[in-house]
Amino acid sequence: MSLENEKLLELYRKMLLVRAIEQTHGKLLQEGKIQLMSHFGTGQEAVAIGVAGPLRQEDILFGTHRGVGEYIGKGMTAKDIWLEYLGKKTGLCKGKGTLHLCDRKVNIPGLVSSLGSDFSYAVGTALSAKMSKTDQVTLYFVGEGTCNQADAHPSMCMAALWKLPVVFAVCTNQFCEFAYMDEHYPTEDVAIRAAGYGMPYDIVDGQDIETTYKVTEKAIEHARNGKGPYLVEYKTFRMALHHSGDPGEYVKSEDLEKWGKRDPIDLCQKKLQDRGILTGERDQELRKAVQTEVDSAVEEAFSGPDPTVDDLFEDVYAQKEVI
Ligand SMILES: Cc1ncc(C[n+]2csc(CCOP(=O)(O)OP(=O)(O)O)c2C)c(N)n1
Ligand SMILES: [Mg+2]
Repeated sequence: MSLENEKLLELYRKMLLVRAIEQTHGKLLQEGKIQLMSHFGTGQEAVAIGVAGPLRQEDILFGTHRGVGEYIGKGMTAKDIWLEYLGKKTGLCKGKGTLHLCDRKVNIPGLVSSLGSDFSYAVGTALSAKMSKTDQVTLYFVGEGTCNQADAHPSMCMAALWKLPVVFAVCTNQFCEFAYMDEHYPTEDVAIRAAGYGMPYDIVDGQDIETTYKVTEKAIEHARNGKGPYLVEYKTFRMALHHSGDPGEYVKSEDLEKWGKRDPIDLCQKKLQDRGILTGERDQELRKAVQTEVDSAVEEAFSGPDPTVDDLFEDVYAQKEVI
């Protein structure tokens, strides 16, 4: 499963960008410069970037609360993210979304707080595409913990029954909040559930960007060609804690050590170096450019315009005079 050199380099750059955004976020929090807690996706970058990468601009992506990776993969920019994170008037949601990013221009409808309810939204947008006879695909990127939500069953059943163009991309990062997977799952794999709906599925290594990209590309084409839904499960590990305030005593150090040896960015870097595409010097330049991009996005966001009190009453149902 190999990708062209330029493509692989582009995906590598995006993974670096995602990590730089999250590391910068963590640093700003520690320094007390922002109060916005977050859920980081460290170690899962090859899943997020590989899953969003093969989607077209008009395809729809429902992402997760650990979503910087898939959002960057789909076309959001560091500047988009930071303006919204800091609640600015010029942000994607004019400062009303913050962590709950959505971006119409790249077809990211937005994160739903009540996890799992977007199973049915994803099936809904896929149904809409089928009824409108477009070849748009919806991809629902979802954690394995969320797959235990009740909405999963009817949504997958309906998607399979009506052969809807939706891909269920399950990111198995071994945790649901503070519980290891074997504490909340009766089986080792999530994907086998797809068989119960007659839905094809794959279970793949989530650390290798070429694998995640290629298998997702196949699933998307399957859905686009009218063959119905597809489920892919990506095995990875949440190197970050559940959220930025989690003390994390429950995480076993041997797991961090084992998975740390298969960091997706390191694996991709090695691949690029082995193929002679990336020298040490070029790598340093790339990393520096990515950090500069993030730093200038943060700087611009800090100096961006705050919403006014009147702005609070725009794009909402409430009328100012009623309150
Ligand atoms: C309906 C609902 N229940 C609980 C939560 C709280 N919650 C936020 S993140 C999370 C963990 C979800 O686990 P998983 O889907 O595996 O995603 P991960 O955090 O591992 O990326 C939970 C339970 C929520 N947001 N919505
Ligand atoms: Mg999980």
